[in-house]
Amino acid sequence: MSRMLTIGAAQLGPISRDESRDRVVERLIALLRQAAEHGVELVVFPELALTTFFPRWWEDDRAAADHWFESAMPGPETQPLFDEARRLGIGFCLGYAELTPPDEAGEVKHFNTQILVERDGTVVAKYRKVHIPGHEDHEPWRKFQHLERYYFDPGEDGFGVWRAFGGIVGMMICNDRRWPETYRVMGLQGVELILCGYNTPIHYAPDPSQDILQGFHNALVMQAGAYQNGTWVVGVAKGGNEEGVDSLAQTAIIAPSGQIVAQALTTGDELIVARCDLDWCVRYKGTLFDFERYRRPEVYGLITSQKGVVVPDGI
Ligand code: CDT
Repeated sequence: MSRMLTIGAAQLGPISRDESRDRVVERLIALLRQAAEHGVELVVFPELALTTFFPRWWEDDRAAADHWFESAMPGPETQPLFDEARRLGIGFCLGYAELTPPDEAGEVKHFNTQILVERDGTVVAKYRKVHIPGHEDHEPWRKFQHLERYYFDPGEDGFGVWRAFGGIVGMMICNDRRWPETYRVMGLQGVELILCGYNTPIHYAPDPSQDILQGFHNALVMQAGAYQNGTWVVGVAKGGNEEGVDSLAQTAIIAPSGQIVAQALTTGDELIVARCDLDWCVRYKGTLFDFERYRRPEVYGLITSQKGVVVPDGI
């Protein structure tokens, strides 16, 4: 049996601070059209794919950063992307900064969000980033800021999965990919394809010894997550030097075996394509990682009952 899906991972190069949404959407559409020429059915774009990675800058007035956020999806600038994708019969996954409408108390929320759109233009799902990395306060000692914890609220809906594209699809965003719980929660719901956009600065200020390992860690976590849960993983970067900050590229499509089947060669706008057999997942889900047969949840209690490390007394 095989269930083939042709997937395109549409890596983006840098987006400058003054680049308009209209111009970025033109770049996304160019990648969509390239994808169409390769028979792609689903295109995955990076995290925060419509703007520069704005959390690298501090803004005293938090609300002054709201112009980086979308209050409608599609909105006027993104509608052409939806229209062209539907015309081409291609589905897509898009990361963007989401500003919610005011609730009854007049409060708005800011999320780091990804949506999944089917080939007929139907919005299948919205995922809001769960693990928000970086820091809350301005830290001028850094070469650049990573203020996601200042600009974004954490997503509260967890890791859902959806029937789409002939399989069971889930999403995660950037830092989520470093946490095994992310994959396992989706794995326990039968996920066959996980879509992930990322912006990963090469320089990690709290421990620069990790800088040279960024590519290794990126592959390590996604390959392990794919293998241990018998799922395809598509990791898509916004790479290159953006406003003076070098970010990891190395966009990859990873099989349920943990093998990389396609990888970007550049740090710019680049489409990579793979024909993915969703039935390949069965080999891993039905053997080594047959959860029903082999898992021992009765001894995993600490995973959900405890947040930080607690060294047991008396050891
Ligand atoms: N965008 C994002 O989540 N980036 C983080 C950077 C490391 S934490 C400062 C990542 O995990 O790649």
